Amino acid sequence: MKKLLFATNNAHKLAEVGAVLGPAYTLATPRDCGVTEEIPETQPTLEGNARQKARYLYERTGLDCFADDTGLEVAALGGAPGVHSARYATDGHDFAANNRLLLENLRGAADRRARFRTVICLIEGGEERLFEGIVEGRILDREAGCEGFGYDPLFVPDGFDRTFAEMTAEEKNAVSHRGRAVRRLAGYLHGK
Ligand code: ITT
Repeated sequence: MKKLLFATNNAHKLAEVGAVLGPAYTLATPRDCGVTEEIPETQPTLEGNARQKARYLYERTGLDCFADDTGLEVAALGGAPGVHSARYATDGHDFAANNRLLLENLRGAADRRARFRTVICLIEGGEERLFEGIVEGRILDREAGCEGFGYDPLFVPDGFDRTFAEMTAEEKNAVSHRGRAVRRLAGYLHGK
C-alpha cells in the first residue's frame, strides 16, 4: 500500500479522492504530519493555488504530496466565482451563503451553463506535475439534494437531471471534475 500526502483541510475532498484512488493508497493529511495551520492559497489561478498548496506542504515535510484546487466557472458570470469559489460570499467557507449569492447573481438568467474545474498538483522528489478534470453542466434556480458539499445542490452535470447533491458519492465521482483529475493522477502513478 502506498502512502500519499494530500494537502487539504476539506474532509469531503479527502473522502472523494480516497474513494477514487481505492485501497492501493492510504491518504495522509497535513494534520497527520504536524502541519496544523491553514495552508495559504493566494494565487490568481487554480493552477497557481494547487502548486502553492502542494509546494507549501512539501517544503514543510519533505514528503511527496499533492493538492487540489477547484473552482466553479459560470458562463453568464464571466467565469466567476472561479478561483474565488470558497470565498465568494464571505471570507470563510460558507457554503450556504455562497449558494444564495450564486442564485441571486443568476436570477432570471437564461444562460445557466457552468463547469467545475479541478487542478491537481503532484510533487514527487521536488518535481511538479499537473492533472486537470472538468465537468460541464448547469446551475439550477433552487437547491436540490443534501449529499456532497459546496455548490453540489445547485449543479446538474450534462446528461443528468439530478444535482451532484442528489447523487451517491460513486455517481458523483464517476463524472465529476475531481473524479476525472484523480483518475488521471492515478493513471500516472500506476504507470510508473
Ligand atoms: P482545501 O483548499 O483545504 O483543499 P477548499 O474547500 O478551500 O479545501 P478549494 O479551494 O479547492 O477547496 O475549493 C473552493 C470551493 O469550491 C470549495 O470551498 C467549495 O465551495 C467549492 N467546491 C470545490 N469542489 C467542489 C465540489 O466537488 N462540489 C461542490 N463544490 C465544490
